[in-house]
Order: sequence, then C-alpha cells, then structure tokens
Amino acid sequence: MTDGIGARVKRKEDKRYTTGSGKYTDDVRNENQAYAAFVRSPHAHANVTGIDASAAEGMPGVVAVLNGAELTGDGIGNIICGWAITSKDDTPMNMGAWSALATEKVRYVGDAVAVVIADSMEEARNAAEAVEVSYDELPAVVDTATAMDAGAAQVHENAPNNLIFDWELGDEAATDAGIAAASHVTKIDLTNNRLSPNPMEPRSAVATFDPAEEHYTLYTTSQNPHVARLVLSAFYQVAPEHKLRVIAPDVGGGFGSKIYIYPEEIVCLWASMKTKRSVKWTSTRSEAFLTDAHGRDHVTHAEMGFDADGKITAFKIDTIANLGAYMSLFSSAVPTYLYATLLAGQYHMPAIHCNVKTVYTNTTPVDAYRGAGRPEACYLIERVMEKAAREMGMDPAELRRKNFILEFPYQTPVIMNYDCGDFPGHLDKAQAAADVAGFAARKAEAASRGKLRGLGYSTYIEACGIAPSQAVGSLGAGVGLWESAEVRVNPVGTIEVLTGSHSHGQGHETSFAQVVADRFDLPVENIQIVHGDTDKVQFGMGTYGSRSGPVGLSAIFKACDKVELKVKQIAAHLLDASADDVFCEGGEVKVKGTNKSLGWHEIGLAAYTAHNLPEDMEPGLKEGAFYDPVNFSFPAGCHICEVEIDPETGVVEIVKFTAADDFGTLINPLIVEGQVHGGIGQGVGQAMLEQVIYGDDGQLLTGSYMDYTMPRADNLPSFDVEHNSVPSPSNPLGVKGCGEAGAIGSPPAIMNAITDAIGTENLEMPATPSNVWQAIQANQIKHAAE
Ligand code: MCN
Repeated sequence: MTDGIGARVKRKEDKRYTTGSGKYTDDVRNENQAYAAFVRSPHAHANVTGIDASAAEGMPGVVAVLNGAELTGDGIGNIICGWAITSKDDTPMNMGAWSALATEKVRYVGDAVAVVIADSMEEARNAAEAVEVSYDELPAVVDTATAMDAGAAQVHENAPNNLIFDWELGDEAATDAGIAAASHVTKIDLTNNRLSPNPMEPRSAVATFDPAEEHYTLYTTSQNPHVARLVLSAFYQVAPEHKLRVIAPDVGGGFGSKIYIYPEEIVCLWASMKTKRSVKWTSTRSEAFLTDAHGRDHVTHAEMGFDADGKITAFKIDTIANLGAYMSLFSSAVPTYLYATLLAGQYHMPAIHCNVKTVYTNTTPVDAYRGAGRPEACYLIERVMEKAAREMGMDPAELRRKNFILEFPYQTPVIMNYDCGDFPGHLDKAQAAADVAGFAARKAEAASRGKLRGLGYSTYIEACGIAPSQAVGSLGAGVGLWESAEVRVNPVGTIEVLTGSHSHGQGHETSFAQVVADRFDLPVENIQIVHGDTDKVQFGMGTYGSRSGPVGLSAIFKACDKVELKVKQIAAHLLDASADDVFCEGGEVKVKGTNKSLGWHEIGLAAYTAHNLPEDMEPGLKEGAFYDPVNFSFPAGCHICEVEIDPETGVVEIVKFTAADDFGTLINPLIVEGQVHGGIGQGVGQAMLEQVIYGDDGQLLTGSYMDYTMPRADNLPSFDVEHNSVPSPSNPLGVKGCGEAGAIGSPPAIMNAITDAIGTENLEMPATPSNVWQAIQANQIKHAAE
C-alpha cells in the first residue's frame, strides 16, 4: 500500500473540520440543558465581604445561584498542583488554597466567585451581572522580578514573600569554578514574555448528572480526558471515578492550555448534581484571555564561561518564574524539570547550575504552553551563544559547531541522557538551505536601499514523548507516564484502534492509521482511530509534550505485534501452513511460496464465528498494550532566520526562515511539516507580537485581539522545512515528537537575526516596531556618545 509510514497522506479529519461538521463540546445539546455563567472578580486582589444573590435569583429563567461556601460545604476539594517540587533547603512547595469558587478572597481579575444556572445562556449572563458581590480591595502584586520584594502584597498567607519554592539543579561549586576559570564570560538578562494560549475553540464543558444511576457525564475541551476523570474524582471528589464518564470530542486546539482541570469543569459537574439539569458553559473570548492558563513569564540572569578557544566552561542561570495567583496542575514542572533539564542545549557543557524561584502574583495562573519550559531554555541558551560569539568576535555558527555534542549516548550535567543526534548535520543542512554564503551580498544590497538585514541562528533540543514512568515519577510527577492502546479487528476485517492519546489538531486519525496500515499492508481507510472517551478507551495519559508519536504510537505498535501473532496463527490453521510462513501483503494474509491467501474479512470472521480456530485459541481478535519507553525522545534541529528592518519605522520583515529538523522516523511528513509551520507561527508571535500585559493594579490590559496581537499571514514568510532524521533508539518506530519544535527553535533565531541587524543586544521580546525602533535609537545615541 502507498499510504503507510512515510507517505504524505492528507488528513482524514480535515473534511469534517473544514466543512463545519466537526462535533465540539459546545455542539452538545442535551435535553433539559441549562447554562452556567460565572460571576468573576473585577479586582486583582480583594477580600470578599458579601454575596447578595437575591436579585439574580428572582430573574427570568434562573435555576440557581451557587457560591463557594456551598461548594466546599458539599465536600468538593481544592484545585491542586500535582507535581511536587522540593526547595533546595528540603522544604516542600508553598501551595496556596484554590477553591473552584473563591470564598474569602479573590486573587486575580477573573477569579470566579459564584455561578448562575439558568434556562438560557442570555438569562444566565444577565443574572450573573445582577449578583452583588462586596469586596474590600487590597494592593496587588503583578511584576515577576519584584514579587518577592519586601512590602509587596502577599497573595497567599502560607507563601511568605510570595515565594512558592526555591529550587536548584546542577553542581553550583563546579559551575562557579568553571566561570572563574573562563577567559571570557558572557552575561545576559532576559525576560521571557508572558503569552496567552488562544486556541481557536474556547474552553467549554457540558455536565450531566443522572440521578437514577448517580452517574455523571462530562463533555469537555480536554487534551487528556482520562487524567481529567482521575483528578476530578481522586483529588476534587466531584464524583467517583467509575461513576464519571469524560468525553473530549473534537477539540479545536489546546497548545497546552487544555491539559488542566479548571474551576469551570468542577463547578459544572457539581451544579448538574445540585440542579438535576445538564449544565453547559462555554467561555467567551474575553473570559479566555482572563482565565485560560498563560505561558512563559520568566525573568533570568545568566552567565556562560568560555575558554580561550571558545569552548564552554560553565553555565550559571538564575530564574524567577511567575506562576500567577494559584498553582495550576503542572505549573511547578514547567520552570523546573521541563526547563532546567534542557539547559545544556546541543552543547558539551562541563558544568551547569540553575536556580529557579517561583512566585505568586495577582495574575492568571501560568502553566504549560506549546513547548513548556523548553522554549524558555532554548531562548536563553541561544541568545547567550549569539551574544558570546559577537563579544568574542567569532562566527556564531562556528562557536556553536565548536561546542556541539558529537557522541551519544551523552549524559548532560542536568539529568537528561541524549540518546542520539546529528547536530553538525542539522546546521549544515540549514546553512545550505538558507544560503548563508549569499547573506553578505543580500545585506549589502539591502543597505543600498537604506534597510538593515540580519541573520540569526538557533539550535534546539527538546525532551519530548513525555514519559518514561521511572523518570517522571522520580522527579515528583506523582504518576508514571506511559500510553495504552487496543487494536480490534472486526469480524468484517476492518480495524478500530483505541488510543489513550488525544488529537486536537495533530492529525492522529490519519498518522496513527498509517502506522497500522503500514504494519498490515492495508488501506488507511480501513482503520479507524478512537480516542477521547473514558467509556471507550480504558485509560490513557493524553496528549502534551509531543508524546503521542513516540509513546502513543508505540503502544499501538506493540498491540499490533500481538494482533499479528494471532492473525498468523489463524491463517496458518485455515490454510494448513506454518505461522512462520504467513505474511501480510496487499490487503491480504498470504503464505510464502504459495498462492494461498485470505482476506482480512475471512480472518475476522473466523476469529469471531470461532468454530474453526486452532485448538485452545480464544475467540475474538483484539489485543491491548501499555507502552512505557526507556527514555524521552530528543528532537533537535537548527533554525536560521533572515530579517530586513526599516530603521525609520522599526518594522521587521522575516524574509526567509529555514528549519532543519530531526524528528526521527517521519510517519507523515505532510503532518510533520504542518506541525512545524504552526509552531514557527507561534514562535513568530512570541518573538514579534504577543505579550500579556497587566497594569500595576492587576487589571489585564491585553484582554482582546485589539490589544493582544496574534500572528497573521502577512507576518509569516513561506517556511523552508528540511529534514535531517536520526531515528530514535528509544522507541520501536524511531519516532521523535514534532508538535512543539517550531515554537521552541524559532524565537531565538528571530531575535538573533533582529539584534544582528540593529547591532545591539538590548532588545526583549516581543520585537514590535516600537521596541525595535527604540533599540535602534538607543544604540545610535550610545555610539554617538562613545
Ligand atoms: N508525527 C509524525 N512523525 C513524527 C512525529 C510525529 O508523523 N516523527 C505526527 C504524529 O503522528 C501526530 C503529529 O505528527 O499526528 C504530532 O505528533 P507529536 O509530535 O507526537 O505531538 P502530539 O500529537 O503529542 O501533540 C502534542 C503537541 C503539543 S505538546 C502541542 S502544545 C501542540 C502540538 O502538538 N498543540 C497543538 N500541535 C498542535 N497542533 C494543533 N493543530 N493544535 C494544537 O493544540
């Protein structure tokens, strides 16, 4: 068949996505459905002194007005962060209480205080406006760098100075010695700008309680419905696990923001039980800006030492990470184990030490956003490398080349053990495709038109395929991370694959089917991927950390091993042959060296009618597998960006963007390239356009698309995506995840290109025309004064 591994098969699911026939959570219409509207705090920090719902309760269509005291009174637990981090003095993290409906205090604008349930959405929203909440306003703390300062407002009583934990990784003494011995030390101060996730489909939840069965059904926009069910039952006591079905149907993008359990899901489930109505809530875009977990928000000082030959001697990093008003489910893992463990990048660094302090502020909670910790690490390393090259008068590519890790497996000083790679190969391929050799001429030509041209590099590596259980369990995750699959051959010979991964734009229905099609040489149309329903798939860990390819697909592959064995045994029995001679080809099961064959429908029928099976063989044809890899997979690559800047306006145009990536075995290069394009698009957003901004009083100033700029088509060039694949030895297919790479590698390449063009390092993301223009002016003034 031509549509197996490596084929550029168009996505099966796109037909329904692009013709309006997808089924999303908000499309669910239950009988007896009511609507929820949340009463949210307009203040960033305040004591709640009273809630008067009497006017709202009398309004048309209102079914109930519920508050936090009732919620906790019914035994619903607080929202927690499940990844335990211990400070360097061995103290546990200071986790402040987070109730799904705030009771005594609100801690960010948008914090939910009460919920109105009404017959229609309009009635619910109108009544929510009529709920009178009295507040005693308190001073707010917003700024990451100064959140721990004396006199700053205190967000949680049990987190003195707003410090959540003070954590370290690496060998401080060896790092200090490496810096002291260096012949050159490059120092940098960088901010990693806070981002809002903006999936196309806003969050939504529809909860239904069946009093007869005491059973709950929750449709929700989740990236991991099984984890949602586990957390909702085990931690929040909303419903017993076996009495709760969670369905994540079509989900219109997540980018990390739909991993967590949010207050609204808890409240809808609880409210459905209280009101005996099906309760639906769908976020408005304004609510999404206020309440979807944000990403990034680091302030970092770093120093990298080099010997006289340009070899790195040590890397020392001090980061403050803002986690917002409450600790979201995986928030503690992002600036620690997802960040600091990648701080070696692609380079041999004899010593690394990283200190991370996390702080509470009166802002929206911060958690994973595409790349989660790894873009922050890559941005830091690659801006330091570029700055160092300029300071030492070296070619930035050659400085990188000099320090590349060349032998594998390679143990970094910060936990990760890289299994394979070809870092010089990525650089070579990117340089050739970007025509670096012709850059000087292009720069001169641009200068003749009064324009500035710059070229910037970034090399990246990420740990993805978030698993294996031993590693993540030992690092505080509290659970292992693996994936499950079941492969069912139906009596008519078609195949259903049940997977614990969830697809919300990544094309699993196609790429996963390709792997099974390849395995059995069947048409891809014969294979159906089933995901996103806890009643269909027994358990799964879901989709994040580019894990579905390396981990989810491997589980399917393992289940296929077992199916293949049974198929061969059945065929051998029916065709009077040896199972060793049976193979799958051209949609049939054949016997080597003969013209004997069976169709898959004949095998399926034999398995289920069961009157002519080998002795002792159980009827049926379905097999399951759990896959727990031996290591992460390590996608890596090189991005090169070329920009042209108008010095009069500060407007930056990306004239060329080249990515040479290593995703191991490519299942579907078309999907992979789409993933890279999307990731680079988000990287362009972070580098040039996007930034969440709060006023000093904690008011969100970027609460709509008028103020928060998303990348548009005319901000993006046509990307050149090259592949330099080194199959991963850590999973049976050799796959490395591709879902986050574009967002990880691209921001530093863009910023390095811009700083190359304007001749100053003093530029933070986003490089808006205004910021770039000011940097150019400041640089000219500085040079004039020198
Ligand atoms: N793939 C492949 N060959 C490879 C690697 C992957 O063909 N060598 C295919 C996979 O089979 C899958 C797709 O590429 O169809 C992405 O696989 P993978 O890199 O494993 O990532 P996941 O499927 O686990 O998706 C998660 C990843 C993350 S972490 C974010 S964030 C993100 C992303 O995917 N969010 C997305 N891409 C997104 N794309 C869309 N449209 N929407 C999101 O919310």
